[in-house]
Amino acid sequence: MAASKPTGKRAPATPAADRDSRGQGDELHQLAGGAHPVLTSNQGIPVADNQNSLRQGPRGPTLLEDFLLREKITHFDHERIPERIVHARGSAAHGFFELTKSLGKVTRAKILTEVGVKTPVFTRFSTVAGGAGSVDTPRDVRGFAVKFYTKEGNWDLVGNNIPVFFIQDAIKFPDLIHAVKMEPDRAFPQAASAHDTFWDFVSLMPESMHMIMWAMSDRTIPRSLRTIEGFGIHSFRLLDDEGNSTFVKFHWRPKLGLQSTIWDEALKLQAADNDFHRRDLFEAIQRGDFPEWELAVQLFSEEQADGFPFDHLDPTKIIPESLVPLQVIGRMVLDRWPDNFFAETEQVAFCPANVPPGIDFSNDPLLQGRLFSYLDTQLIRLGGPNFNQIPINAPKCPFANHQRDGHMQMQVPKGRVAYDPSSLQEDSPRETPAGFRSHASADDGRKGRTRAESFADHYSQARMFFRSLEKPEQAHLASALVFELSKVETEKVRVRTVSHLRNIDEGLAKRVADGLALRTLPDPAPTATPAQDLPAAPEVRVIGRSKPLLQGRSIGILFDEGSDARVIANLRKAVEKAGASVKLVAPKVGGATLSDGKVQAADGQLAGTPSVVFDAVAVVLSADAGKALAKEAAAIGFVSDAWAHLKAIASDEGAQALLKAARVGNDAGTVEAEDSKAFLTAAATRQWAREPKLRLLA
Ligand code: HDE
Repeated sequence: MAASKPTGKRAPATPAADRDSRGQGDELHQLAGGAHPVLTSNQGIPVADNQNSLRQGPRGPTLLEDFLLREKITHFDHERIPERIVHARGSAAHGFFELTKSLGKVTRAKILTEVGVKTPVFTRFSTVAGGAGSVDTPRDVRGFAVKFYTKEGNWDLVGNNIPVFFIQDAIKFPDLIHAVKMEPDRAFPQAASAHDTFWDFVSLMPESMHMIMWAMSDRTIPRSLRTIEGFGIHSFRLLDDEGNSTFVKFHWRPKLGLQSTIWDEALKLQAADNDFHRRDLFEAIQRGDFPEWELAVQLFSEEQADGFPFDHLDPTKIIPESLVPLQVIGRMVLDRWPDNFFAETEQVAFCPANVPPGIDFSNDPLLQGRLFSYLDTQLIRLGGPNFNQIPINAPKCPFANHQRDGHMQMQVPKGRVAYDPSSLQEDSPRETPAGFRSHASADDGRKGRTRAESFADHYSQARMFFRSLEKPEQAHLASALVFELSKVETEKVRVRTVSHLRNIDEGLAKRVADGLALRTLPDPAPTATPAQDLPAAPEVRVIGRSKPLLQGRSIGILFDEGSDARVIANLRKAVEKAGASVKLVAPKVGGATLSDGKVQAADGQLAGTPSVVFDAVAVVLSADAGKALAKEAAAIGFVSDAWAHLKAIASDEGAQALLKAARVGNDAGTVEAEDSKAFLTAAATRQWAREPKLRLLA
């Protein structure tokens, strides 16, 4: 809008600028189209002009009087709240939990005894180390936090995708997190454990070695949030009507099976799509392909626990399934994306202390510390004691007590009674015998900063984990250690880490030492308890943990001018029938004209849609397009990455020039695009047999 020239004269009583500004708003809204409700201030006052602030003359100063400007800017200035100190980057969804098997014999919790009842849940997945705006695919543990809105209050099962933890005592948590987060002087690296302070800390903390094995395994580079397992980690207690206690560990198992990426693929995913996991979860839910997990439990008595060759209160230990098998008791389905990221995913407040009657805590010292931390952090993060009234945090069952007032109080309690006991008001809430009761455990002992002898074995389960893996997984783990330690500048830290590996597996220590070009192996780190050889625990593997499955996977089909319409249509039909999704990729987003003369639009443009975002690819090209794309780096990269990342590749005659340029070989994973059946089989899994041919692993 052109401002009128300064004249030196006083502005007229109704300045022309006022009329102009109304005109501008009208124009903008005409351009935007649609019928819309009236825009108001937060006080409900209708706004006439949302494009211009109140000025003294069209080119004059802005007036403090402009309450609309001040309200809008002030709100904006306060839009950010502190991000979570850990698990800041997360994605969440609504859904339900349905119990399929009652645990009525061991607990009175309704959520675990009422078969068939669907309880609403809100589930948030997260990385640990990175900030809220960091990428989705670094090597990192994933948080797996579920809020069950039960009839008896909220139950938060705040777990991870790894069943053990780095430390045995909560007092070490701030040190661990300070060590893994970006270094305080230089403010990097973001969302990465591959740096000096992390490895310095863990190499001085032998209890972290079992977790280090899991953290360096393929589990920390998951393919999708839909394909991770979840674990409550600690032992909890289940209590029956009489207060008898049974210990329990909780496990989530993904219906689509456990699936991971290849390290090089994870790195390239960071470049291809910062939001890869968030987008994947969003798109799956939007297309009705609802992610699902089984909830399984391990139940055991105090007497059984006394016979374990480890202490189940030590969160650096798993209970092998051979010792206590899993029982599946229910399923969780995530079927609705949040309406608003901030209101729900950002403001949700999980707390392991939220348990309904019938569930109780064990003495795991890490859990005991967590029971304090979450409420405390939420007071600062959400700004006050009434965060439980935010819709995503409020129970969906009735709740009432005598807590009052405070910042952002949303309730308007009636009456004169805000205390208990009372007799003045009939509807004032009172305690019930059916309420929450703690287990009457007979703990006793001397006060002291002690650690149990039974927590002293730091290496046996680390060894069990490594030796239970399949060969390719062992190789990936060794390479991950070499990668991470090669980023560590301080040699003594590298050496110290290898000294721990010698207590875990001599072969692993040698591979890593060799990968780091350490001339001599350091002495093994001193141990309180030398490692024992335990029976293998096959459940820790990724490879072979689940059956090959095409359902839920994503297939990319590369096409261009003249591609065979029939082959593409057949492939698409077969893949979609098997429950996978298809995206068409072409050099131009507008697509190309296929062999049947019809224009086919692309879902993604080649340069911005590399094959790392797919689980398998098909390349369907005319001979001319094949030859042309054999000279295009993005096309060569599309195919050579699919090959290097052990993915199935279907191709037709015209694609061969491109496959040759990408140096694609022949194996069970390379099939003809005509043969959709063979492609369905090949695309349901990674081609592990291919790996030794194309990668020098540590
Ligand atoms: Fe957490 N953790 N944690 N943690 N944690 C938080 O709470 C903490 C631990 C886990 O999606 C914080 O609201 C301590 C183990 C998840 O919002 C904080 C200790 C496990 C999430 C906190 C642990 C977890 C958190 C930060 C050692 C797996 C994200 C923001 C005693 C069983 C939840 C917040 C979400 C978040 C403290 C260890 C899982 C600071 C002190 C072990 C999934 O309260």
